[in-house]
Amino acid sequence: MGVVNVTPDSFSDGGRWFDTTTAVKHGLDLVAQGADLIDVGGESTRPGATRVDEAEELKRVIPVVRGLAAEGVTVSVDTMRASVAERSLVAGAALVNDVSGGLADPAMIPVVADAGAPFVVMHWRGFLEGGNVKGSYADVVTEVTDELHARVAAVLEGGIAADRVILDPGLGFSKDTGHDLALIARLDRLLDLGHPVLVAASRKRFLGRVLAGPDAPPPPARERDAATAAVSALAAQAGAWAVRVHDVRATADAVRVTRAIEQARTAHPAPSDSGAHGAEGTR
Ligand code: PMM
Repeated sequence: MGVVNVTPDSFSDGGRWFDTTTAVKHGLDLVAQGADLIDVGGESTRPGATRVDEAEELKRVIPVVRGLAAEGVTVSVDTMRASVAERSLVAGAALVNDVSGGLADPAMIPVVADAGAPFVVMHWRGFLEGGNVKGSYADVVTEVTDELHARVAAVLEGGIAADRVILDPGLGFSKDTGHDLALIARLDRLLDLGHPVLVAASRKRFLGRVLAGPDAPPPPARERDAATAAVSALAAQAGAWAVRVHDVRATADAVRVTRAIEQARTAHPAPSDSGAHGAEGTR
């Protein structure tokens, strides 16, 4: 999943794709680099960002969704507003990506249910005015898994079909570096909920922290693409459905190599994986 942020202020690429023609061209470039779908967003979700109003979000997003869909691109719309989701679906979006998992706008779940669209439910503990708040956990993996499990129940109750629900751990949203790393390390726990999982680590703060160590200033967002590709490979190996990234080329390569290695693993099972060898090994 390639990211097209049609915003002046997203933390890693704000302002770069802030007009329709440039944004559509960027989406097409990401498809050429190997993206299977493009996530179009018109509102920055970075901590402390002020919300854009509905009219402005529609003005940013709809022409880009329409332009990319007209080119045959599978488009997801990254929005917390039901009205933006609804208009985007009409304009050709195939999927709704809501970082609030339907919590920010009570009309979101009915809109997605009516459209029969796939819905990305991200783990979210509320708006982040004033910084990265509400990020205290005794056991982050269990709590995020349980809270997402509860959101799944709510969206199913709201009429979205179970096979349309995609889950996302919400890296960096009310989470610190240790929380983000734990969620990636134990992606299996989220996968055990039985839904496809989307991982959106791209250029995020925790990567900067890992690269810099505890005392040095983190490298800027655009210097975190190699680290992002490493997470993409690990997420693919763990069984993620998709990874949401800004630099598609590196991730597409990382995922391709991961797949090839997985195939080689199947072709060369460990002695303990096969009955005949296993029996021999015990003799
Ligand atoms: N993160 C951002 C925006 N949208 N959507 C999902 N599903 N998951 C995320 O973690 C997520 C998202 C913020 O990152 P950006 O400013 O680079 O787009």
